[in-house]
Amino acid sequence: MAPGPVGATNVSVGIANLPNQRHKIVSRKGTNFTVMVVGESGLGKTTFINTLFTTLMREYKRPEHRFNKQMDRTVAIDVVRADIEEKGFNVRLTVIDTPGFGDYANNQDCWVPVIKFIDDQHQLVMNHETLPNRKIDDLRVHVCLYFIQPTGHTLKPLDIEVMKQLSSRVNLIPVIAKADTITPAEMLAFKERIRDCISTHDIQVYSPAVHSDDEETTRRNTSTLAAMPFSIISSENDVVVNGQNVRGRQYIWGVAEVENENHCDFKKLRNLLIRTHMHDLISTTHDSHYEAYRVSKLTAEGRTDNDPAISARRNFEAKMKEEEGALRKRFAEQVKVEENRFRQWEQKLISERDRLNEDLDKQHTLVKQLEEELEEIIAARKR
Ligand SMILES: Nc1nc2c(ncn2[C@@H]2O[C@H](COP(=O)(O)OP(=O)(O)OP(=O)(O)O)[C@@H](O)[C@H]2O)c(=O)[nH]1
Ligand SMILES: [Mg+2]
Repeated sequence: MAPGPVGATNVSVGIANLPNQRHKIVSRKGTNFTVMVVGESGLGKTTFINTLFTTLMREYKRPEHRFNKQMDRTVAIDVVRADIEEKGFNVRLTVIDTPGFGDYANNQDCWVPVIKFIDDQHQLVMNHETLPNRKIDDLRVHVCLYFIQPTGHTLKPLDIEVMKQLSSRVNLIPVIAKADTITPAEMLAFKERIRDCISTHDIQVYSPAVHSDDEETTRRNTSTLAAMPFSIISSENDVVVNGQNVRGRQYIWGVAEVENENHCDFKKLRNLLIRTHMHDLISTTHDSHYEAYRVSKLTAEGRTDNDPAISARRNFEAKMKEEEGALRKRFAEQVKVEENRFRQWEQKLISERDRLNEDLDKQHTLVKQLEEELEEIIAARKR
C-alpha cells in the first residue's frame, strides 16, 4: 500500500514542557515526530496505532476522527499521520506500521525491509545536507516500539536478533503486547526476565537520563524507567465502565482498560512519547543514531577525520553548539534583568500604595475632626 495519511487533525500536547528557548526556536517551524512499530505478526501493532490516535483525540477533547486503519494483516510499511499542536507549537506525528514477522518456518532476515527503511531515511537526510534546498519529508524514526509476545517466559532468539539490529540504529523501546492475557504477577516476573535478557545480550534500549534539576522530573523519570518494558493493552472498541465509555476489552470476568494504570502501562508509554520525552527522542536520534550512520557511511567511503568535508561539518556543529550555549546564557541573563526590573517596579507600587493609604488615614482623621467640630458648633448654637 502506498504510504499516505489516513487522517489528520489537531490536538494539544505538552510540548510546552520544552525549555523556553528551545520552544521558541522550534515553534516557528514545528517539528516531525516519528514512531515505528515492529514485531511478530498478530501482536496488535495496528490496533495499538488506532488506539493511540483515538485516545489522543479524546484526551485533548478534540473531535474524534476514526483512525481505523484497516485491520487485516499489515502487508507493507504504512504511514499514519496526525498534526498535533499546543500554543502554536506544531508537531507532525507520524506512526509507521510494519508487517509482522514470524509467520514463516524460516524467519531469517525477515526484519531486513524494516532496517532498510530506517537506513534509507538517514541516507535521504544525508544526501540532502549538501543541497541548497534541504526541505524533505524527514521520516527518520525517533523511536521504535518493539512488540513482545506475552508468553510469560523470556525473549525468543528472533526477538533478540531483531532488537539488536534495531538498537544500533534507533531509540528502541520494548513493549509487552496484549497485557490482558497474563496475570499481574506473571507480568512482573516476565518484565524482570526480559530486563535480564536485554542486559545479558547487551541490547541498547532507550533509557532516558533519570536525574534532572527539579525533583518532580527525576521522580517521574525513575518511575517511567521502572515500568520498562511497558505492558500495553489495545482495543478497537469502547466499553462502558461505571457509566462511562472507555477504550477496553470486554471479558466475562470484567473489562481490561487501556488507560487504567492498574491494568497496563499504555498511559505511561503515551506520556513518554507525546509529553515528557519527545524532545529527547528527537535530539538523540539526530545526535547519536543519525550521526553514527553518517560517520559509518563516510568511513566506509574511505573518508577520514582529515577529510575537509568532515572537519568542516565538525567545525560547523561545534560553532552551532557554542552559539546555542551563548543564546541560552543571554536568554537567562535577560530573564534575570526583567525579573529585577519587575521586582523594583513592584516595590515602587507597594511604597506608593502605602503612601496613599497613609494619606487616606490622615484624610479620615481630618474628616472625623471636622465632623466633631461641626457637631460642637451645632450643639453650641442650640444652647
Ligand atoms: N487480547 C488482546 N488482543 C489484542 C490486543 N491488541 C490487539 N489484539 C488483537 O490481536 C489481533 C491482531 O491485531 P493486529 O493489530 O492486526 O496485529 P498486528 O501486529 O498489526 O499484526 P500484523 O499486521 O500481521 O503484523 C486482533 O484480533 C486484535 O483485536 C490486546 O491488547 N489484547
Ligand atoms: Mg498490522
